[in-house]
Amino acid sequence: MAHIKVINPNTARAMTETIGRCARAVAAPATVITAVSPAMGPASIESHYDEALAVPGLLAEIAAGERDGVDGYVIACFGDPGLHAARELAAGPVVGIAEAAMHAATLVGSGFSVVTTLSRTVGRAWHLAREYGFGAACRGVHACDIPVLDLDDPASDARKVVAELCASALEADGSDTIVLGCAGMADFCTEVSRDLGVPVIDGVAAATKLVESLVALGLRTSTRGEYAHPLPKRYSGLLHDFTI
Ligand code: 2AL
Repeated sequence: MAHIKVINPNTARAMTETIGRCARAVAAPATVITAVSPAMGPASIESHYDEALAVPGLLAEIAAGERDGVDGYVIACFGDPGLHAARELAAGPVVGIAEAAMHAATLVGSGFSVVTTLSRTVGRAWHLAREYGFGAACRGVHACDIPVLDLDDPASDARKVVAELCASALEADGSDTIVLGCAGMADFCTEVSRDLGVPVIDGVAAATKLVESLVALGLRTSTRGEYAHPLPKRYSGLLHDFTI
């Protein structure tokens, strides 16, 4: 039985519940999914500043997961904040939803489009596509300009706007696969996929299944070199509790 901790690095509890539901929907019956938000951090992550300040809370959740014997982790924010630092702390695999979704997209299509939230997040998505080696497979990144916390507002037509943007992105980019660029879009996936008739990838589901597979394969993060445990040293001020 695998225990996977899915960390939504923002503090929006309703979004964490949706993320947990979407992870459980694809996990094997014997897999235990714990979905959490950190105790501290931004309400949503839509800038580099938000990302940087989401990382301490995320790392505290990884450290707590290690004490609890968690087998693997999903970082459920499309900027994959703190991914490499989390890998240094965790024994088991840590997978970000952007990297999981982009990997999955290149296995089922020849070129993908990313549909993200605010325009200011477009650069981050491109940066990650290139960092992960998918600079050529990523054909375009499109912003719906809906703030993260408005995605699940029942009064908003976010689902419709995102679906229409996915359709126009396929045309504009000549792509054949869609990557949803926010964890808050996780529960749009089935419907948008049915509407478009192409693979639509939610990174929360993709990362959950990837971590589950890696745990089943007995694979853990390498501790040789870059991902070795961080060196013990003093952390001061507000970061005192992060001292290793
Ligand atoms: C995200 C996400 O996945 N969670 C969050 O708070 N912001 N991504 C995004 N593109 O805005």
